Amino acid sequence: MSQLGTTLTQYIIEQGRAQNESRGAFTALLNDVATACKRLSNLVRLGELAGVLGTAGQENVQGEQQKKLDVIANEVFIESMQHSGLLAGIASEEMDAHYPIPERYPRGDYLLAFDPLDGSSNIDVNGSTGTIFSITRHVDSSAPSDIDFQQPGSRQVCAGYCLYSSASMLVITTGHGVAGFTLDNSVGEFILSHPQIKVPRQTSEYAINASNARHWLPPEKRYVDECNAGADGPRGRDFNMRWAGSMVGDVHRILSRGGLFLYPMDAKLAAAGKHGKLRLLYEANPMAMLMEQAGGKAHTGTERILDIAPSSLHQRVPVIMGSADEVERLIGYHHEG
Ligand code: AHM
Ligand code: MG
Repeated sequence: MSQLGTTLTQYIIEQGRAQNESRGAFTALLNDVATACKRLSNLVRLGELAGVLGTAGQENVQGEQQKKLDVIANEVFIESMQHSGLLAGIASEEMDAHYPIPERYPRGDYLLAFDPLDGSSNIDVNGSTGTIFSITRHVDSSAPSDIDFQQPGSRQVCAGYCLYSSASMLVITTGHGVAGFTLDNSVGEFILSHPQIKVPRQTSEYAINASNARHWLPPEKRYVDECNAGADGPRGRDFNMRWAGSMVGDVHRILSRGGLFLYPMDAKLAAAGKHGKLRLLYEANPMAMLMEQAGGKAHTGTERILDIAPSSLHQRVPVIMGSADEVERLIGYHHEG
């Protein structure tokens, strides 16, 4: 009976039974996420044939040039998610303030924060991209404000991403481990392909945008210098480096075979008045939950990402995540100063 494969819906229902939880609403919510991801996967696959490449000719709230696909992805997600009666509000990298669920739909108990198309600079070159999402509970029954989204990552009830690459994959956690599903385009379903994703504690691979090397702070400079010294240096072995230009692509590789992902604080970001590049609520937090649920770690260098009390919707944070031993080593370098 197992030849057909387990669908995402079956997996969530079975997981609910195993945890003795009723998962009806949750199953429907994740189904909507999956539908949005399938729609996006299709557009990404068609690329220029769907007329989705190029810039949109406007900037988002972060002052970044929006790509057409950033805007389309945002709309596809909102349209797929707003009607269900399960969400109280939606926050996105591409929207200044959160999107309230229109009054014509019932208001639900969950808040969705998401990055519609992560790795935007990869869109036009047919590189890997993804969607990242984070779900928290809305604590009261009134209409939510931006502040309601500002919950520590440890309160997430579900987090995940969809990777659009040679295969499209949905990788999720509901707080009981991490599972990966591969989109079978012939039946239009995400099928369980990676039931229990675990990040190896040790690794000989790291990921960082090396063009920022001259701006790095001493702990990251020391870490990368020691890796690059390889078998001749203090680490006593050679290291490899990979940088996908898409957090989803890099994190997926690390969840698959280990590694360390770095987008740390540096002098260039500080000079621009930014406390990191990646956004806490819809990039760092969901990826941190996945990483920890897979046995890895996620930190800023001074604190665990999931413990941060957010101060704004689009807050940025330094990110150090991946194989536990390497994250701990770099935290140690931060303590030494
Ligand atoms: P985006 O959400 O606007 O695409 O920005 C986030 C991306 C991450 O996916 C990736 O890790 C990083 O920015 C790449 O930054 P850089 O262009 O400095 O290499
Ligand atoms: Mg992003």
